[in-house]
Amino acid sequence: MIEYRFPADFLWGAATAAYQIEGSPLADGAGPSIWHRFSHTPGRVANDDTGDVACDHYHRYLEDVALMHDLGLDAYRFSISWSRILPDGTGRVNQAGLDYYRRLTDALLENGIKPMATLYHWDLPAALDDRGGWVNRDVADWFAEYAEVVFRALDDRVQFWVTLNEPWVVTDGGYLHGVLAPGHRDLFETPIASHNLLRAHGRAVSAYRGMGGKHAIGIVVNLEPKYPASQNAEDLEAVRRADAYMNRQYLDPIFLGRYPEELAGMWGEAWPQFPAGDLGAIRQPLDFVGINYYKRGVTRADASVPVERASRLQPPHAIYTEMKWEVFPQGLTDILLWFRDRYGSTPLFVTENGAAFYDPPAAIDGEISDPLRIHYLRTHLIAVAEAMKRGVDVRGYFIWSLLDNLEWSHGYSKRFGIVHVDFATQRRTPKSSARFYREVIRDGGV
Ligand code: IFM
Repeated sequence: MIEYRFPADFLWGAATAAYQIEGSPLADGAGPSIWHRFSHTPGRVANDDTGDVACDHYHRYLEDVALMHDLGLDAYRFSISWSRILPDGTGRVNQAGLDYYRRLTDALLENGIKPMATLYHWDLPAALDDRGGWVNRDVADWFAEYAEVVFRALDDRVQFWVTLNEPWVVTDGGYLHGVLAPGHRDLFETPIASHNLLRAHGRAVSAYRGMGGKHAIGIVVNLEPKYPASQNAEDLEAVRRADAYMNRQYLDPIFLGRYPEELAGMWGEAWPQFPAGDLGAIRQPLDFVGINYYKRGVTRADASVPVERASRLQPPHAIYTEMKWEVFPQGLTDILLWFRDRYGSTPLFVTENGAAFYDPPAAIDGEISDPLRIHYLRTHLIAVAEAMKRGVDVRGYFIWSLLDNLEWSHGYSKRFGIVHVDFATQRRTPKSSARFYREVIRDGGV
């Protein structure tokens, strides 16, 4: 019985990212990215795993598109590796890199699957990191140059463009805490990197409009509704800081043309005076916003954490994924409503949602049974439907992830896929959650 039916034109998708699945990061003239460098630095990634082979999607993309077709996907969200296109980050264009994404998008279109391409999913060309990376103000020009090359080559096929994936993670993990590439831990660099990500986003959007882009363009942010751990004044203040830092830091400049008022105080002397005019350039009208949702943040004051001075409490009596993330579907309804109430009626996609769980070995009949992931997906789809019932304009949903893949500094130890990948043989086996998703798509509901 279908209790939650989605509109007929709702896009059912799955998402991945270049460094996490492609493998062959230096093939056919590509340059190294910061993730290539980071994962090849001993001790940075669990088990010293790298993206050298990953899911070998670079060679097996046809097999993977066939899997998508079997699932009945309407759309596929993937990312483009900047250093495959511009090996030095700027200047020389590597035609073989563009050709690869042409072949991939052709295969998608031949199978009736709409491409959604993310321009930046964390793999900055290493050559640009050598020039200061996201801390160098010129990065906005570098990004616009790269974006224009890609728009020119692929706008006839790509229907949805995403400028950046999760800029908050890029700076919190890559510049403040050092757990993601490029592995810096620098309070002063972090707000500059965040600001330059926003500037780069704004430049790419205006370049796209300027060249008469035919399709839709937006950004993807990861949001986490923040709830207080108690009603103490300290915890309530901590919620405001955590919310400003994670949820409003990028969206307020884009939609409201200003930074959340809490941020300057939170950074103290590390908060720069940004040039007047930057915020105007960042505030470009968008065709959609993608929201990645995994969990909520039950927040308490915690002076040991830089900037936010807040940390998350792990509520008892909850289900946790292998990432130690609480399963909390209500948070997805709440954050979709929050977005609409704060920023208005921009069309939304849930561009990532999913869970890493321990997958039992395949049964004799080859079945990989993942009931916890099915439960996660079903309850989160219902959460999306609840928000839509209350008027939020959600146009589609993308599972993270199509395939088990390299979960960044966790290496291959966390499996998010609805399709199991045996990394020794590259054999793909759809899990029971893939069958569940196929039925949801076929029935148009849960
Ligand atoms: O694997 C990541 C993805 O690259 C970005 N969003 C969160 C996922 C799970 O951690």
